[in-house]
Amino acid sequence: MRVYLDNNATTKIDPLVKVKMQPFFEELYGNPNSLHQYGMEVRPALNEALGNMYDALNAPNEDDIIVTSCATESNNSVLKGIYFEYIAKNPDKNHIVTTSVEHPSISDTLMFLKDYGVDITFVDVNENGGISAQAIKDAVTDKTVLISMMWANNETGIIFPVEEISRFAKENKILFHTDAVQAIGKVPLDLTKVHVDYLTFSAHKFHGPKGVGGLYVKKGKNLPNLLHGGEQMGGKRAGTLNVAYIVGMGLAMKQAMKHVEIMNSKIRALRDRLEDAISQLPDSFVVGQTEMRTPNTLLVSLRGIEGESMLWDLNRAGIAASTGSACASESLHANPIMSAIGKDPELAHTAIRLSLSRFTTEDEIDYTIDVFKKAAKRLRAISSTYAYTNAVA
Ligand code: 7TS
Repeated sequence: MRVYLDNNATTKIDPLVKVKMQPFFEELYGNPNSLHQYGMEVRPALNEALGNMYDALNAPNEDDIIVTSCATESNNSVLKGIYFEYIAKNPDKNHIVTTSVEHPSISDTLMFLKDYGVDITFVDVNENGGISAQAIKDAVTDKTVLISMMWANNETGIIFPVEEISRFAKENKILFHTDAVQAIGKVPLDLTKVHVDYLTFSAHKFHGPKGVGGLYVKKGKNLPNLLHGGEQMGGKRAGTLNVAYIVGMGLAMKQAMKHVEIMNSKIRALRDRLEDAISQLPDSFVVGQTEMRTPNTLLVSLRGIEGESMLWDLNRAGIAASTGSACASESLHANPIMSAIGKDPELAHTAIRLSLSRFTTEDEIDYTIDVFKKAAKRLRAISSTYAYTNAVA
């Protein structure tokens, strides 16, 4: 059996999305900026796709959605754009507040901007892996121009206090950006209720194609164009539009929001079943209470079992999981969240992330529970022999 439980890294494409995209590789291949029939005939599908995205966010279409190549580009664009538009023009307001557990496309970009005079406060997670709204508010100074805080964390699934911070930012005339990559399709989103100025998303995290993402920009919170050379995307990002992928992202986003209920009932129940079984194993530690988390994610540590060893045992049995974000998996580092919440170093090396999708089945979870328990037993036996051998030596 093959079981894919690494849906926070990427997801399979929804078959409906694939079908919807197909004609745009074949007969409907015109450039939408061309004035002939080939160009004109693809425009309705583009408009429909963008309409789906506005609806999914419940955002008025006088706001802007800039289609990008991925969330990494969206996050780079918003931070560098704010630097050019606000900080470079008014260096007195050069302070950005963020969390210590953002994706590297936020944290590395901010470290890059530091060299250009941007002052950054990284707010740490608390002992549960959450972010305290008060800690974010306390980090703000009269120089703060932006708060950037992810909606849900990719490693733990823990949902951050976006609604409260968005209200606080608005009241204090501070820009607010949220990386909602791990929230789309998992939590209800309504931008008429949550006052974000900028929001990042990525199609391949919600059963759309890879290589396409978006940046929502609230009306009046303009960003400069960082890719010059054409009038595409209303002059906000030059380059010929990838019609097939944009069409795919539009439908994928619509489908993702349609399935939020299912994610929070059926898939949440499957995740809880997996979690209950793993938590019963001796010396296991799950990060964050279930109700704090997105319905599909579980980050667990099993003392005495290296995360990589468990990963390989699972992999041999056809189960895909991860030790954390794929963005850091080349370096066999300690899991950054486990380190951030201040658990002892061993737990950071024993973390396993399991992330489900709306396509995950009951049989797959039952199989995973079975394999996981056997692997834990096997690896514990090896590690105690190892500990004994070391002690004798
Ligand atoms: N932001 C968050 C919160 C993410 O989880 C990721 C990918 C990105 C941005 C980057 O997205 P992309 O569209 O540029 O690929 N996160 C992960 C992960 O958790 N495991 O692998 C990739």
